[in-house]
This record gives sequence, C-alpha cells and structure tokens, in this order.
Amino acid sequence: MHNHQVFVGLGSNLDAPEAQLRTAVRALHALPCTRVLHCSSLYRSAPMGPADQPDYVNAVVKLDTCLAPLALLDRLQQIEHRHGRVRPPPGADGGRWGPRTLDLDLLLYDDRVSHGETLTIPHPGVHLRDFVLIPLHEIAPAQVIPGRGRVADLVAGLTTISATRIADPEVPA
Ligand code: ROI
Repeated sequence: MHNHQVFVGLGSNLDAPEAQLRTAVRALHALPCTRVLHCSSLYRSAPMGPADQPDYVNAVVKLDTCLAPLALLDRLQQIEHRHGRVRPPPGADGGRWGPRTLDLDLLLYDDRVSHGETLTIPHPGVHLRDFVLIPLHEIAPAQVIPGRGRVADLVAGLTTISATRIADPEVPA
C-alpha cells in the first residue's frame, strides 16, 4: 500500500470559527489510514464574495492518506455535515458564496490533475486565493501546484493580501 500526499483547505465564518477548524483538524487525523502531517497557523481573512458576512478563519493541512480522491471527498463532506454545514440547493441565493460553519476543500492530491464531474484537482481557486496560498506557503513553500507553479512564486504574485495570522496551528494528538 502506498499513501498519498494531500492538501486540504479549511474555512469557517460561523459558530466559533476557530473551534470549528480545530475540531475539523482532529476529525481529519481520525479518518481511516490518514494522518495530519502538518497544520498551518490559523488566519483571519476578509470574505471573498458578498462582503455582508463575517470574516473567515482559514487554514491548510497536509495529509498522508490511503483514501482515493472521491473517497476522501466523501469523508470531507461527512465532516462538514457533522459541523452543521447545510449546502443550499444549487442556484439558491447566498448558497455558493454565503457564510458557512465549515468548508473543507481538497486542494491538491499528489501531483494529480483531473477534471471530474464532482471533483476538480487542483482545486480551481487554489492558485488565486490569498487565504489558501498564505497558509499553504507556511507549511509547503516549495510545493508545486500543477500547471500553476511554485507556491512561493504564486504568493509573491498576489496583489491583495487580507489573510493575517491569528493563532497557532492545531496539533492533532
Ligand atoms: N472567503 C474567505 N476569506 N475564506 C473562505 O474560506 C471563503 N470561502 C468561501 C467564499 C464564500 C468563496 N469566500 C471565502 O466559500
């Protein structure tokens, strides 16, 4: 059995966001054949999308896992549900860009590139979003985002940065 190196982005702006992220990191560490190898600090960031919602808390973790991409995605969605995340029906107002208790995005899976029906890898926003790149840079500056380049170079190219470090990483037991 060989394992996979995966990066997951975490975000929350409802119901004690810091605690949401810390519980989520422990839940990721508890998944079958999965370990959290690195966790970034927690960052506060201004909402991308509608501005009339609370600031977000964001972080990125690196996992070692045996789970295949869709199996992992399924597990991420289960954790989101346990955190009270309700996905509004497609097209619902405020759905895609609205506030959320917990968002877990599969950012990178090894050096895989795939555009599936339910999952696109790398995550389409990963190379553009400061609230993903800044925490990712903290734990993996030399990481290459397939087709986009090195994380350190992408951070250097950011024009606006709202993400600021607010708390130490969660260290899973
Ligand atoms: N904005 C920030 N700053 N952080 C997020 O995690 C985040 N997640 C989202 C949208 C609504 C796009 N905006 C966000 O899903």
